[in-house]
Amino acid sequence: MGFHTTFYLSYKLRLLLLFTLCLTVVGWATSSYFMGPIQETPKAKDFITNFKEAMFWGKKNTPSNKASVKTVLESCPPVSPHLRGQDKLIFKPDLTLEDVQAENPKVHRGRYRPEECKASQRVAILIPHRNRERHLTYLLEHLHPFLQRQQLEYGIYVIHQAGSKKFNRAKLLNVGYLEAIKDEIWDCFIFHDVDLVPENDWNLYKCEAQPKHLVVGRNSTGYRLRYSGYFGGVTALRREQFFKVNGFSNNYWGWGGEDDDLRLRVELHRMKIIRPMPNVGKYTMIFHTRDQGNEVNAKRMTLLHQVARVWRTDGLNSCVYKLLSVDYNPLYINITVDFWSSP
Ligand code: UD2
Ligand code: MN
Repeated sequence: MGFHTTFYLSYKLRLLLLFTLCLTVVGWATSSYFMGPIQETPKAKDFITNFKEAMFWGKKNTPSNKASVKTVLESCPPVSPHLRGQDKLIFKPDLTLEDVQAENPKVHRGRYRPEECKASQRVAILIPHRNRERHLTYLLEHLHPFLQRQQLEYGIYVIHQAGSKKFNRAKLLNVGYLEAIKDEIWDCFIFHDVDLVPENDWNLYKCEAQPKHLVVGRNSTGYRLRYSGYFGGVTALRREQFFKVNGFSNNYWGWGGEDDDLRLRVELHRMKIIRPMPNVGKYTMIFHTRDQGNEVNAKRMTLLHQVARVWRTDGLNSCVYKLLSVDYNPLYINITVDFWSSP
């Protein structure tokens, strides 16, 4: 009996054990069933939030949309809100190129484009140069912020004549044009002496329907136009305008005449030179004496009489040069050339 009872109890115990086991299994299965979705909920919530965020950000900030924001950037206004008018120019004696670089963190490899709007023109500034480093530093210091206040997309090219042969400003500017169009389809070219600093930012470095002469007056001439056909110092021509006249003549070695030659080319093509108002077209020319290697060109009058006859074959299409280097410096693109022969 004792044995039987034991067996009976143990049978009951086994049943109980089995029942408990079943309960545990069912409990475990049920709990995992119910717990599953509960645990998953935050994930689902996250997904919905993320999806909503993705939809929202997708309109503004996703990388693919950044590109389209760029293309739909609104045009800059006709008059920049940053213009200041007449400025008092200061030329600090100890200014260095590094200082200018630090003042212009948004300029890269000589180029800049406004972040807030799409510029109306892409402008290349071409500066003929030899042995005027001090002037170049001052010009860059003033020109970069000046052009940025005008909300222009621009690049500054310094075309440096190597060696000590006669200087040829006009040919250097032809080289500048030919090399710059390899970089970008520039809309407008500004041909710029290294020593002329604009005083008034209403003097827009943009091209118009007609070629533009920007230096109406400068400090050294009492801010008056030197003569009515005067076309020296700083001029602005559209890419097509300059191409149409076959650029500058390549044959002016030394000082003088090349600017009048370009004026004659422009007039031969029935274009009319325009200028800003005298109170706007004002420049300071940094004082200098005549450079060695840029003596007055005695042949300039003879050359000026030939323009109508030779412009087709003397210019951009006959400009041969030895390109020594193209350096993308932080503040400007430096092109160094050598010319084989000068008379
Ligand atoms: C006038 C014109 C200039 C040009 C020149 C005659 C004005 C304001 N400017 O300038 O556009 O027609 O007469 O050729 O009327 N350069 C050097 N290193 C040199 C020599 C010249 O960098 O050794 C460059 C520099 O950019 C300089 C420019 O050529 O500004 C014109 O030479 P300039 O300044 O000696 O002649 P300037 O002032 O009479
Ligand atoms: Mn000068």
